[in-house]
Amino acid sequence: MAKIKSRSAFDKELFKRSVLYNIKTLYRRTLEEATPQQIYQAASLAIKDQIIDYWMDTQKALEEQDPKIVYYMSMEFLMGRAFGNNLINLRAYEGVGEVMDELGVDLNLIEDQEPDPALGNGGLGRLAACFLDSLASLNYVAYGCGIRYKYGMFRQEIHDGYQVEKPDDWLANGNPFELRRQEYAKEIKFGGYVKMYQDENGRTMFKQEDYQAVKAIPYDLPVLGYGNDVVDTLRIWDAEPINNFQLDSFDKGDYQKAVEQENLAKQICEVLYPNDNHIAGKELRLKQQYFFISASVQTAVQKYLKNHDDIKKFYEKNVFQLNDTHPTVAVAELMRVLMDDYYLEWDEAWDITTKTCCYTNHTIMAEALEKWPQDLFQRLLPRIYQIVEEINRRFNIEIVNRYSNDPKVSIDEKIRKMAILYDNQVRMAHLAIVGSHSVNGVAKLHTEILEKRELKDFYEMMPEKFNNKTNGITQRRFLMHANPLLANWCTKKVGDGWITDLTVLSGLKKSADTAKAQKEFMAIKKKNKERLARYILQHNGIQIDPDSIYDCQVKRLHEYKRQLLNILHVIYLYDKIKTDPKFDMPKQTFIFGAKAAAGYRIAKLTIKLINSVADVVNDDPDVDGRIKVVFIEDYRVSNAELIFAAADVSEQISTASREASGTGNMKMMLNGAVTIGTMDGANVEIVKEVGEKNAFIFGLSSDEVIEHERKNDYDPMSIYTKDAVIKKTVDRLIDGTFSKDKELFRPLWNSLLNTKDTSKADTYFILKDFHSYADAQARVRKAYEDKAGWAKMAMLQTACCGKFSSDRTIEEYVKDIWHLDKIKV
Ligand code: 26Q
Repeated sequence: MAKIKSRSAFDKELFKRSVLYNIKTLYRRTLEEATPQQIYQAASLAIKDQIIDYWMDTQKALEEQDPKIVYYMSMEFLMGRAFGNNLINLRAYEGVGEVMDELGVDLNLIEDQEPDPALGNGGLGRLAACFLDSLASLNYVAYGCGIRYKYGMFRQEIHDGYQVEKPDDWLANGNPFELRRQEYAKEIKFGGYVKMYQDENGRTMFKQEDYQAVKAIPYDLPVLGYGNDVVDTLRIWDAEPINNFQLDSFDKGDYQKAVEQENLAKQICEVLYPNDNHIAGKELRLKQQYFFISASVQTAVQKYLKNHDDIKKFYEKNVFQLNDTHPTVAVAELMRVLMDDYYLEWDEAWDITTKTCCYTNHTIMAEALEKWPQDLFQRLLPRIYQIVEEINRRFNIEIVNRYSNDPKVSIDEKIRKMAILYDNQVRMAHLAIVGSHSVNGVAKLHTEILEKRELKDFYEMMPEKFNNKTNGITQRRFLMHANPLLANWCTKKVGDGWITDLTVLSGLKKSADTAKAQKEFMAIKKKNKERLARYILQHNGIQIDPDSIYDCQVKRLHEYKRQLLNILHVIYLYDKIKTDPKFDMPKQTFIFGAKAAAGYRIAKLTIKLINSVADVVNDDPDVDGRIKVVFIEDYRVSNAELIFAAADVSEQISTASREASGTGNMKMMLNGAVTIGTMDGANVEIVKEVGEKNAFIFGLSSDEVIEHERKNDYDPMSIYTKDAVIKKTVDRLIDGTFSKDKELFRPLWNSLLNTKDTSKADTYFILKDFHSYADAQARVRKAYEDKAGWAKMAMLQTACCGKFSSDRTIEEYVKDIWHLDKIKV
């Protein structure tokens, strides 16, 4: 494929003048007088100036070339900082660095002025951000549709070892890259009732009456493609009151309503729900969902009709990708718009809707399956509820038709398992599957589990909808920006083709055996380890040794991700050091970073445990620096980049079958970290790419986990009583070693051994996998002692991760599901 290159090189002089001019007009200051924050603002506006031209050109190309468009609908976009990333994709990073040098300004310091836009929890939100980067870089037109939360993911502080949540006021200094698009505001209606009437043609019409409305205002953020002048759009919606209510309104009903509407508008976009893989069935969350979906769907239809006259062909030019079930009301909202606003019949509208919508599943965790109480749903969205009822009625008929001649099948059973409305609940996953023409999982294993178990009945009935799209990550942020030393080295070795085609890195394989390349690779790793050590010294006050093994587990805190297994193993090593004078090990630093959902007790206590273990182990003279434990406060995209670049060992130790894919695993692999992990999610595919001997795999397989659950035959208590090592290690939680209050960590001990309800003991198989994990860790330590062997293994991680670029993932979505056309700007 011919590469489409940027038309213009970055103009350094223009940029410099523009920065100085902005500082003057914005702040009435000279460069010398300006604060780093002011320089950041001024530089961002200078960059935005350039971006706007490309943005307008992309719009023009869109109108002329009329390609098919994808709308990526997501409650979360975890974009991370924009400034540095925009420079990278404009191919202006070096140029701006030089200008800053000339001005005597440190570019890193300027980048650090930007708050991390954290409009997402973790994997699902970050995936959306990587996808936008790839879509723009591959010359596709895409709109990310989401919410402009006033407060994003909370800022985490650690007080006395405990997580404390602080508001993330990311807009405090404004956002220099955003554009408020008041002229595209939409009205969103909640509540009231549906009036039915006949229009002049005798057609039955539906009208929502006595509702509360809010105004949705879009803010556009540019999403730059890499070096191709394409600028896509992330459109996030804010809510405002419809009419600033008038205090002279003395009608009691009006006054009441005006106050309520104003409050509704204030609440909707206030804050991101900080839950990951867990549903908080809150009414406000459903309001958020309908709010941004209604605004986005109305926009998409109106935009299409500006340049096309046949609404029935809407799906030929538009596709909606639903990022998990959170945006699923889009199915019913599109039906509503097509029928109520554009007068289509049910069958026509349904044909368009199912051809437009596609659904991605990101989890099999039961507690993450989205269900809404029917009465709440109906009260809040009366017209949408009617439509869902009708979709459900027709789907149930389909089930009857399909299975009524099959004597082996109980229809009641099928309806119980598959209906959209059942038990007074609205099951969003079922609505998403029925309303879409594509249902995909996010890694091979995950998709297989969906087909064989979780969504088995749907797969049987509509196998053609199901497909896999293994996740990926963008190398522009997670290698180029996160690790410039390694990025430059790769370019020196294999050329810069990897920036837009990650498989080019396979050219490194032939260097993996040469001593010179090994030395260079490990010298870069060392530099990155020193960079992280400085960050940790500055933020944690802990001195870590850049020559130690950096063993990193950074991800949301969740029982299924098993941070508890990791820290139990640290406790086990600590015991060994204390009791076995002959035990020797290379220095190892265990680095954790994780936020726990604010109401997740066990997760928060795990954070406290990690910090308590750190306090005891780090200061124990017997340990003599062989083990260090570090908990990095406020894990987020910006410090993640430092960690990925510095990691030697990548901890991917979820209970097999639970992690749908994982993407941190790919980011660490890209930066040369070796995986210690279970055969779960995308780890399976990582091992396949890099080879079994270059990964440290342990633990139950997903089939074994699922089989134990089916038979209900797992008994952690018998392991505990029979296995002295495990007993000793687990009892450390309650013997006062890590807290004066021996009962403090009892809930963690109980989660492993629940003596009251044994069916709830160790549901994540930590004790079962413990020895296998400790063995794998011993193999890691042994492998690390062989310097050349380790260097080769590390280099092969980078060389073999071509498959895990989100560019590959996006091209698969395009080929199998979206069928987009490339544009040329
Ligand atoms: C739902 C309702 C109410 C409040 C919160 C939520 C909610 C929010 C976020 C439910 C789930 C999430 C996030 C899920 C998530 O991040 N899943 C991860 O998706 C990644 C991208 O596909 C995968 O790599 C991870 O394996 C998966 O855990």
